[in-house]
Amino acid sequence: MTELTSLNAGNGGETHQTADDDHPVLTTNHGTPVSDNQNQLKAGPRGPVLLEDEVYREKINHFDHERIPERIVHARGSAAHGYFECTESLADITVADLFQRKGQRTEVFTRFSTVAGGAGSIDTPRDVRGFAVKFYTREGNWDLVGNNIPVFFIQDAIKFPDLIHAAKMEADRGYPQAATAHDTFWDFISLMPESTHMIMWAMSDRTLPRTFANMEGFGVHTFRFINKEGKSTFVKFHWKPKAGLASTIWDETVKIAGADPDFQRRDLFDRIGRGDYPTWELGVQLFDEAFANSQPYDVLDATKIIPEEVLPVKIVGRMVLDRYPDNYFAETEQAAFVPSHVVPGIGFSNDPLLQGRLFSYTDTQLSRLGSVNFHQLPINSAKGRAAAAGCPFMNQQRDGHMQMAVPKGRANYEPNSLAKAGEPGGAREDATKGYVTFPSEEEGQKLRIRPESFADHYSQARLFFRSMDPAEQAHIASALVFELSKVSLEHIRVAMLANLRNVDEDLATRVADGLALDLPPASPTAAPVQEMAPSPALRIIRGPLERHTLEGRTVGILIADGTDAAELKSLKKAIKAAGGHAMTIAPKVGKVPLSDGSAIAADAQLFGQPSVTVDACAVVLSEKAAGKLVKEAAAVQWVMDAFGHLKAIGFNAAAKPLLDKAGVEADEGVTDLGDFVEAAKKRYWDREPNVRTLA
Ligand code: HDE
Repeated sequence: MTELTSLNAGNGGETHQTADDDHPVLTTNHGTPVSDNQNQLKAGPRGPVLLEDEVYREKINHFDHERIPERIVHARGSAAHGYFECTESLADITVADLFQRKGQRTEVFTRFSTVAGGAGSIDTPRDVRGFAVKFYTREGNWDLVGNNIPVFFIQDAIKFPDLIHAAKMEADRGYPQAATAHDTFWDFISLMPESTHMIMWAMSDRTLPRTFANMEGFGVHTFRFINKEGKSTFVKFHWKPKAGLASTIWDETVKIAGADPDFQRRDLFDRIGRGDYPTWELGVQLFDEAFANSQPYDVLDATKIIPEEVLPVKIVGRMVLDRYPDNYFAETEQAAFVPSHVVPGIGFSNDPLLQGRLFSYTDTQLSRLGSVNFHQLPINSAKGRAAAAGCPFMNQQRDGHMQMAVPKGRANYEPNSLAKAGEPGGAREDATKGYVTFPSEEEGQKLRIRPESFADHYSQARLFFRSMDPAEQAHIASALVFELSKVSLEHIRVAMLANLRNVDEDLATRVADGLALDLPPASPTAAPVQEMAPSPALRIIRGPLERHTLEGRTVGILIADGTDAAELKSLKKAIKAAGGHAMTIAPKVGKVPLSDGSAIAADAQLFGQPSVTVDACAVVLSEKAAGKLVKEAAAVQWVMDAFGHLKAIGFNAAAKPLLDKAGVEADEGVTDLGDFVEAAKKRYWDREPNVRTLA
């Protein structure tokens, strides 16, 4: 470490760190060594600053231009590096290199995001999450730019600017930030019945994921796989989290936003740091035209799912995120995901939402990253090919802003015959290895029209709602009441109720009751609403991906002066043995004296680590400390929230007064320390009706 030293007396007393064996000499961007990084160049000690000070001007000039435009949507994001491993070859279905060999690994960079908020907004609004994966395959980069919800609000990309304008902060007042609970969003939605299915998902717990590692991901659209024979198979992509699906309670979500706006970003960083690598299985739903034509909806319509019960998801690989970016800006911010970037063996369907996206993403990178050379940024560069072919990209494209490469020779055009003269002739097309578009038969009149097969806007919304666990149905109804209560124009609430009647009468009645409004007549439907078989696979609560486990989860242990050392030690050991992460939380962080005369530093301080930030809560106190903490609102709230958020609470006998003060009632999830670790593996949904009124 360089010591902070005062350069010399009489120099204003400022401090300097100087270069030494461990610290190279500081230079300007043009390589000139810098002698003083603390003072501008002045005419005399108290004199004016001189314009010729290049060291200062360059530094501030660079600083003034540090930001680039944030993403129009999905501005707030967090990402990690990792790998995809093929666990089952798809060689008979696609020539895509990454799916050829079992065990083959492909580097990935995956970015998670919220949609509506700006780059500096909170991690936990009620919002859809982006789930974008860049595969650096040996045949170029493939960007699978999906969401954590398998359907979308609109059927045609031309409505996207309207949807986003309506969802983001209102144009005149500049709020609300990162929230859909306002007039313009619900105005648009109420007039756009095709959004109803997505609204069911958006109002469900899916938009309140506990962490990124607890989300599913979906490619949303129907894509194509193309094999050696040129045969096409339709495919839908699914990411299944190994950590299981888990969400937060709305009240908890709101409190997390206050306690830690970076909650999910921090979790990603911490998880990777402690080796709990977020992991997903990649699954595919594969089908042909005949299957597509036999379904009671159109597979080109992005407001529809193919229920897993109808067409099972086949697991073909896994993704492990094991490295946090070294630099947020260079990697996460400059990453450019472009759905039109596919590799041989992967193609598009005619989904009009997907087709519209194929234009938008390259276009937006041009204004965000400012140059047609954005593919040369290290995070975007096709490194897979670099390893395989010695060069990431080979073509005759040249120049442009921020050209980083120095192409040699004269072959900046093709065809050329320069090789005949012994000069490099450059790259050439290859009909066998090159990307071939699936030659689908297309014909018809040029029309601005939505096909009749897209007209059914309610059947799958009903399917979703009726597939939910009763606790989830109550959350959906309550979320609708919450959001629509924030709508100030009554006709919008009424229009929404009219739409909801087409989804489910019980849902519409509960929401109307929560708003204290009469039910209006149902809105007209463009197609009859069909009764579809429920899909339990869509549930989080008591669904197939709800995991009762401590693996990767954090248990908060509230301790204070005099906590029993042996009890604490054995609790921490048991949490670790179950794969969990124990976090001690105390009124003072630096040193907590324990019962046996030893002392430990707590991991976090009580006021800064409310129980919303952990998955289960233990309270291990001395009688004396419990007596003090019953008069400490943060401690009472810590326990009260744990109970209200349906978490397991373990406690030693001396801590009981604190639980009593917090209003904790005995139930299955409130245990002594001996039973706690087992109890801590889940939430207690049956407790919910005892702690809050849901719609
Ligand atoms: Fe995007 N979307 N989107 N989107 N989207 C962008 O591209 C767009 C849609 C998604 O982590 C933008 O680089 C249109 C569906 C993700 O960097 C922009 C339409 C799905 C991300 C854009 C859609 C997505 C974006 C903004 C209507 C799920 C973040 C910045 C057809 C399948 C990627 C950027 C990242 C980002 C356009 C709809 C997912 C403006 C026109 C459907 C995960 O190009």
